[in-house]
This record gives sequence, structure tokens and C-alpha cells, in this order.
Amino acid sequence: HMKGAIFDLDGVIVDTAKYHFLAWRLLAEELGFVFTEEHNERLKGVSRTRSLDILLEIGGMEFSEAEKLAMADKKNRLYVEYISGLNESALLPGVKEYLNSLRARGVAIALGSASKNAAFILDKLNIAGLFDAVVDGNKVTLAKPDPEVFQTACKELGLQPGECVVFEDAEAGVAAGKAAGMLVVGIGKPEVLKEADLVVAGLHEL
Ligand code: B16
Ligand code: MG
Repeated sequence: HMKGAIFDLDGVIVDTAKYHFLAWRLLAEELGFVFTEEHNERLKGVSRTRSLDILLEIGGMEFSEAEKLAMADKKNRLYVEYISGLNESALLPGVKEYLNSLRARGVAIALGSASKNAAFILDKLNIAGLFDAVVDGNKVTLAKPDPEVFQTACKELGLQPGECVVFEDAEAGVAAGKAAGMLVVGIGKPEVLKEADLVVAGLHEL
């Protein structure tokens, strides 16, 4: 019996991956190498600093911590510029309907995202008011597949792990949900999200 639902943001509620991609690609271009959409798959669900490390590994480049901090900042400024135009129309199919149906059934709702821009995005999408708790990259230190983000969300809802269901599109996120002892609904392809308890193409299917 589900008492709490914990949602990942990028890939579940909104497709911000394309904007992350545009910003990272521009940074790679400035550094003199090509960053493809296939490369970008490796950054999904991964924190900003870890994403930069992967990007630089792909480009075969090394920088100091200070230089990397400046690059991550620059990427984020570009990204925030891209997403500043987001509105309700960017919500993935069925999101609003599903969140409202959960609320009507008395299920508590939380966000469990790696993004430090999560609150800004929820606000732009006009759905911030539907969440009882928002746990994002500003609140947790350990990245998925570590279960910290979902454990914190569950605690903030005042629930036990066994009472929560996680909705995730990334392999690392599914692993994090399972490690937290929660049921996990994968959003995407069953052949990719093998560890999930159930896989659907999107929230519109629920
Ligand atoms: P930011 P999620 C993740 O969101 C994205 O999938 C990932 O590509 C991004 O690097 C990460 O957030 C950090 O985002 O730079 O905005 O802090 O899937 O965990 O909702
Ligand atoms: Mg995601």
C-alpha cells in the first residue's frame, strides 16, 4: 500500500536532459572536442560535478579543481538561461493528472532529484504546490546510486521506506531506490531499467 510517492525530476516530470546536453555540448566545443547525444546518456541522473568529470574524460582533458569549478558554473549559467523559458507545456504527458490523482487518494508526494535547480524548475512548471517535500542536489551530498536522496525524501514525508514508491528514469536512480528498500517504477525501457519492479513509458500509463 503506497503512502508516499517520490519522483525524480529530469526524465520523469520534464525532459530537461536536452538543455543539459546543449549546455555541455557548448562547453565541449569551446574546449575543442565533440560531445554527442550518445555521450550525454552517461550524464543522466548524475550530479553536475560528476557530469563534468565524465565530459572531460570523454575529451581526454584534465584541469585543476578551481578551473573545473569555473567550468561547472559556466555550464550552469547556460543551462539556467535555456530553462528560464520553461512553462507548464513542458510537463511530460500525464504528470499533472497523476500527481493530482495521488493527492486525491491521500498519497504524500516528494521530489528526489540530483539537480540543484529543482525548485526553480518546479516553479516554472507551476507544480511546486503539489509537493509535500522537495529533496534535491542542495540537500544531499551522496549521488545516486546512493539511496540518500530517497531516504531523505521518505523521512521528510514522515514515512518508512516500505511505504514509498520511487519513480525513476535513470539506471543509477532505480538502483538508488532499490538500495533504499523501496518499490521502484522505472520510466523508460524495460531492457535498460532491469532492476525496476515495474517499467512504464511514462506517467500517462499509470
Ligand atoms: P544541476 P535528476 C539530474 O536530474 C540530471 O538528470 C542530470 O543530468 C544533472 O546533471 C543533475 O540533475 C544535476 O543538475 O546541474 O541542475 O544541479 O534526473 O536527478 O532529476
Ligand atoms: Mg532522471
